[in-house]
Amino acid sequence: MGNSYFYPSLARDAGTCDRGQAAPLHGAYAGENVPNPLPQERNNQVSVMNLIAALESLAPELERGLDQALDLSKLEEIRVEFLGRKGRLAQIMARLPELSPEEKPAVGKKANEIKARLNTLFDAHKHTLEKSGEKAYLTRFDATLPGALPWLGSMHPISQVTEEICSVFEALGYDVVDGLEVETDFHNFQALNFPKDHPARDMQDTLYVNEGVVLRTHTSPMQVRSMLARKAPPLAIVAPGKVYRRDSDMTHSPMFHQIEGLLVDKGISLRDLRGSLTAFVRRLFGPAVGVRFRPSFFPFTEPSAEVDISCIMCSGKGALHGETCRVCKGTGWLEILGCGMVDPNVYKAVGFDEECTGFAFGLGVERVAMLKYGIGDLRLFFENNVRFLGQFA
Ligand code: 2NL
Repeated sequence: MGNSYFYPSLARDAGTCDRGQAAPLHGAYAGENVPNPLPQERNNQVSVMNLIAALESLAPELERGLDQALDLSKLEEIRVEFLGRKGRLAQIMARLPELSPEEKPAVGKKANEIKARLNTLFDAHKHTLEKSGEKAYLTRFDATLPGALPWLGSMHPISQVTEEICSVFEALGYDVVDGLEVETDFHNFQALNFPKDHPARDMQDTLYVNEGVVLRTHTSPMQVRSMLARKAPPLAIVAPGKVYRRDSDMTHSPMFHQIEGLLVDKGISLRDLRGSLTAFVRRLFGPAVGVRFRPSFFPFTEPSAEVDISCIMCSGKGALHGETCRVCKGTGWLEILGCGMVDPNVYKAVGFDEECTGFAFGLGVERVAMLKYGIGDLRLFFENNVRFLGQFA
């Protein structure tokens, strides 16, 4: 404990004289110890007088100490020194048993007064320190500085593109449906006219949960479910969502996103397919984009087609700055979706009138997003690097 303050000694070792003997103010102790200022202490006994004197000296000393306490940690040190369990007040109180029973009450009363006084001084100083800390903060605080912006989340680019595509179809009157990712073989393959030995059903290509239960390989099962639930046409729906395939490299992820669409009514023809999908593609990529339909094959449509748009990098020229366009590889075209007239076997599987007609289409969301934003590596969408994702905020 600090010796920077003046301690009135309690004189356990203040002298060897017996009570009643003259105090040798100078003499035996001269030059060795400072003689104790309280003559009563010259014997080894405490007295009421010197305990009260010791108590009374505490408040002015605490005040001197507080003057030097410029922060709360120093203040705590001083509190421990004066008011702590082994502090100076406690040390004085520890001598109380040495007094006679008649002497004790006066000293006890004094001690309580002093304790209250010390606490008052201490609390006042603490309050002052806290106030000045607040003031110092307020003088450093500049209300004119721009605030710290909180981190805001934003929609994943795949979700943004999904919403954009769905809203184009919603504007055309389609309903959006979503649902199960774990599907039955019936909804994922059988109802869609996949023969029992179709290679897509192979364990190499499809992730099986159990026999007859798969992770859906496309969102068509939702369309099958919608037809089963509606029981009869008309019907116009888009089904966005996650799909799964056993595939993983630069351009394939085992989980990716698809949007499929289906429109069924009476008297729907290939012209409706062509007009609807051309309108959709122009909404998404701009009115000037070139659109072409190429024959293709899917088990669930007949006839089937692939839709290409003119390359958005080289505007369909196949070359850029005298070099082969790296996006369309010089062809001037980009494949964007697959489509076709729904195969009558699908209507049979869901109990629709086989006289009804309709078209269906499907597209990969990652592919559209890569083209739209000029992204070369599909895996960027799944790494969740906020420096990448933040660019789509
Ligand atoms: C593609 C091609 C396509 C369909 C999906 C479909 C669904 C039902 C009936 C008939 Cl319920 N067809 N869907 C049709 C043609 C193509 O997707 O390239 N997807 C990424």
